[in-house]
Amino acid sequence: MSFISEEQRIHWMTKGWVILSQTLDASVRALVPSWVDDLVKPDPDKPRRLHYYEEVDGRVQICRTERFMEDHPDLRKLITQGAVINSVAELLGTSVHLYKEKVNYKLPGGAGFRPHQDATAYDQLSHHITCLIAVDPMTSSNGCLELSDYSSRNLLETDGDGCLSDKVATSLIWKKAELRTGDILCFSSFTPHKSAANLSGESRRAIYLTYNAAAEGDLRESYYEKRASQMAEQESESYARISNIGHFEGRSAKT
Ligand SMILES: O=C(O)CCC(=O)C(=O)O
Repeated sequence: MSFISEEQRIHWMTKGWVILSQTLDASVRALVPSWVDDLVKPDPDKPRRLHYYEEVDGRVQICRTERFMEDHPDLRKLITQGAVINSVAELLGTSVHLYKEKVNYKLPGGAGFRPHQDATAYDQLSHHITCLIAVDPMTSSNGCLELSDYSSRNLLETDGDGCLSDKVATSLIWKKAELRTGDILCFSSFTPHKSAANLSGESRRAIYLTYNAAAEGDLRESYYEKRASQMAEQESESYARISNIGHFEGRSAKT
């Protein structure tokens, strides 16, 4: 059984990204928002989740959660079995491992992300695919993802923060990926992307699942061990950086 049509495969090969709007069953699409609601419920039995916060107009609000797969059987199934992982395997042409999972909440006023290629941040891998699953509708007024077509596997010129240099970023043509709840957008680790702040009054949540070719190893546990120790090192600081690169335009904060 194939999860990717010929048209989708060609789009992926030529542009470095593709939208899969019919991949998730209607029943799953309807439940995804409530599964993501579960991740922010405090639960002392789930200490592995890594939460990150931002300050918006003097308030501290959640902006990201990582390492939640073990906590939530439904999300675990969505991430590790069925249409999502099989679609990625078809696009990459090989079986895959999950490298990392995160939710970006982008609540009202939540900040955007500067133009970057993910390959700069996850340099343990030669290539990977990220599947964005829209939890809320993603629109131009709430800071949907914006991509530039890019089918090569090259790193573009960066600035000192690991983001694309202004020269490169302004030379690219950007397309806004407006999505409905449950739509999936797959993009390569080299596909340039960015997003604006959420200027609407509603949340713009998205799940991001990053997979790598199985031949490169099952690296998720070591990735998160490193991430958790980096967060522990920042214990005495007033904020926790949300990434290895400086692409987040918000003010990181702690609760
Ligand atoms: O969620 C967004 O608006 C963009 C996120 C992004 O590019 C990232 O987390 O690397």
